[in-house]
Amino acid sequence: MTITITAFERSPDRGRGLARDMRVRWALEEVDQHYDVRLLSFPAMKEPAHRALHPFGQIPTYEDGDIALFESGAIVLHIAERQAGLLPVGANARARAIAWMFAALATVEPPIVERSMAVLLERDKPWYEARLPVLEDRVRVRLGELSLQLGDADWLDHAFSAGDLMMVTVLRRLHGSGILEEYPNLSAYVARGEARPAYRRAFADQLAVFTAAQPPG
Ligand code: GTB
Repeated sequence: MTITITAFERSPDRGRGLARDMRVRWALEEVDQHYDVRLLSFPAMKEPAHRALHPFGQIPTYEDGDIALFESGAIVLHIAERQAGLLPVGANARARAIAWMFAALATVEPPIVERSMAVLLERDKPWYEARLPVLEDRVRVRLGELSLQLGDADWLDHAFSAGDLMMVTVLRRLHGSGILEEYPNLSAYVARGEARPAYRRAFADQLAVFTAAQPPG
């Protein structure tokens, strides 16, 4: 049975790999698992056929035989639990890697997304200039803590895991903000993730979707 995931037909990130199918693609590449991609327009995501897979009408989803999943964290965890390469074998180290996945999604991602949404949607609002530094300082609190935790290690808990995969994809959303560069060990950490062959394959595949959707000329 072939795994099928969903992704944007035309990603608003213009091929920068910031949409959440990127973490699923990366996980599948890390475990060397072939997959198909069903591309969806924004209206198609809200159709009953897609809502049957995703109650919130979003991407990514994951289908494999009799299982269908939504939520990128649940999908990456499912992939990591089924195939070797993304979670340590030892029970305690495995639990810690999963804790890092949750930390990425529940503790580090929210302030980063809040900042991105403000930049995207609130630029013309009278409160924007005052609000942005507040949001950016909230991001800095988390990055400062994460930077201390990482120290000079390559990965968050010894070997690369799904926790690092998730954290790197979350931190990538800061590209272009200048904030990540304030934490050289986190910048280097993201670059290490992006240098992994599996990441590069996943990135190239999602970029090819964006490129193919561009009108000629
Ligand atoms: N918690 C869910 C998960 O982790 O899977 C969140 C899923 C989600 O937000 N999906 C977004 C979506 O389907 C795409 S990734 N949005 C369409 C909708 O809600 O109607 C979010 C995203 C979108 C665009 C950029 N970008 O342009 O940089 C980055 C991230």
